[in-house]
Amino acid sequence: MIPTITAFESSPDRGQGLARDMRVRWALEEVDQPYDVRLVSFKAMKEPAHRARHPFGQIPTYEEGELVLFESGAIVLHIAQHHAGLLPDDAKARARAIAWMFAALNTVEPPILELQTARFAEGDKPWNAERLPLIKDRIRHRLGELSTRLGDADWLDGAFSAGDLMMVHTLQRLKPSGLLDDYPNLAAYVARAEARPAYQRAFAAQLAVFAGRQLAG
Ligand code: GTB
Repeated sequence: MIPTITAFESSPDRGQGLARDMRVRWALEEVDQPYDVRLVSFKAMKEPAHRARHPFGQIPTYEEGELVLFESGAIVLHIAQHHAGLLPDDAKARARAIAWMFAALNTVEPPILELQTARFAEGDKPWNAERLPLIKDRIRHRLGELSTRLGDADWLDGAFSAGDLMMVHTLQRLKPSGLLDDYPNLAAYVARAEARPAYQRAFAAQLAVFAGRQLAG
């Protein structure tokens, strides 16, 4: 069965792969699962038809027959659990890969999202100049710990897994800040993941949405 995912009709990042449908596209490409995409506008996202799929009126969602999922982490985990290629067979290694997915979403991503909020939604607040360095320090703290753990390994725990996929997509959001550049092994880790053919296919597919809208416009 071909699943259907949702993505921004007009992504604010101009197709640079930062929106979270990229995680789902990448996972589907890694396991060689074709998929359909339903593009949704910001308005349609908040309407009942989409809210029935996603209670918070966001993307991405995932439909496979009667199964409807939201939350990129849950969707990628579902894909990884039902196809070979994103989780190890060994039960303990599998549990550790899932732990890395949670680490990406619950430990590494929150301060990165705080930085986005501080930059784009709170930039005009009088306390913003004081808050930004605090958030950046929190991010550096986590990056230092992650960098130490990764060391000179290619991936976080053995072969590439859904844990790496979620971690890399989370770290990519930091690129414009330059913070990643202070951790050469993390920058190389992200570049290594971006060189994967599955990543390249997923990136090209979501960029094509933006390019198509440019042509149409
Ligand atoms: N926890 C959810 C998940 O992981 O699936 C979060 C989903 C989410 O934040 N979705 C965003 C959304 O639908 C798109 S990905 N926003 C619309 C809304 O809330 O009304 C977040 C995102 C958006 C834009 C960029 N960008 O332009 O760089 C990057 C990431």
